[in-house]
Amino acid sequence: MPLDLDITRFANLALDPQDDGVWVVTLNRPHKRNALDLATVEELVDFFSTAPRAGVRAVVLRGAGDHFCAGLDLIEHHDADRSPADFMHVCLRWHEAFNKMEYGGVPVIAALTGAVVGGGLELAASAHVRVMDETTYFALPEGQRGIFTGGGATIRVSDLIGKARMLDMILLGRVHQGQEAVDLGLAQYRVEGSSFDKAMELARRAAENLPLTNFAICSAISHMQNMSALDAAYAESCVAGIVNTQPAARERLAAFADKSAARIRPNS
Ligand code: 1HE
Repeated sequence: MPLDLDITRFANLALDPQDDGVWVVTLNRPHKRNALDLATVEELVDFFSTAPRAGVRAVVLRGAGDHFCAGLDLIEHHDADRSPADFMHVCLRWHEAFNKMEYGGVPVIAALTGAVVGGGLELAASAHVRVMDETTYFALPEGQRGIFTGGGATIRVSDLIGKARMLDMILLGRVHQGQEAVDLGLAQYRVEGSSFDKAMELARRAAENLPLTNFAICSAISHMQNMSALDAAYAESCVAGIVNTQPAARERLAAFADKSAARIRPNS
């Protein structure tokens, strides 16, 4: 049964559903450079838990203002003076949100601008596609702040750029930007204009795929990365058994068979 995504229950996220099923999700605390406080993380959990069953076809995730996300709300963390157990539970909520994003089955395209730092990079790394513009830069300031990553950077950032480069970023505060960031794998796209416009274009294209196909792409691949090759191959065959025989695919396959479907050509 479809779930309800009532946008009025969200305060720190601004939600803007489009006609084609693409939802624009904006981190909406620009006065705090979209730092992630607990309330925002709970809204991310809520949205990304609900989206796969609410008819959301793709998500563009962006930050209001000049910066995508300044990471952990350091002021909230400072003022709360948390115990180790408290902060472990904070991190578990971050993981809940980011896992729902990565494994939820709905394509998430991050439109990056300005600072994508600390927990902001952990958030961006949980998206399936990252688009950066000329203002975007990536860093892990945890080393200098006297803290450590707690939102999955050890897994996702090292998956993107490798352990040695992640160590360099967090130990030495190295900042990556421009083409170098794309070459390292921090973003798949870099645009001179608006990363949001490009992300919308990509999200609309992804939303044209069948939802069950996108579910497999944006869930199964991540799950299979965590398995042995033997188990991943088995799981892949099970997923393909379901997805590749879905009734909705017959029309597309028939179009290929009757030569009305577009052929794949190199970029001109
Ligand atoms: C914040 C935060 C924040 C800004 N928590 N309030 N993250 C960091 O180490 C990054 C910290 N932030 C910055 O380096 C800069 O703020 C920015 C480069 C992102 C933006 O600079 P700028 O000059 O545009 O803004 P600003 O003047 O530094 O900040 C504007 C306001 O946002 C100010 O509040 P105000 O009330 O004084 O106006 C800042 O305090 C506030 N602000 N960033 C709280 N992060 C699960 S573990 C994850 C571990 C981490 O994420 S560590 C990385 C933390």
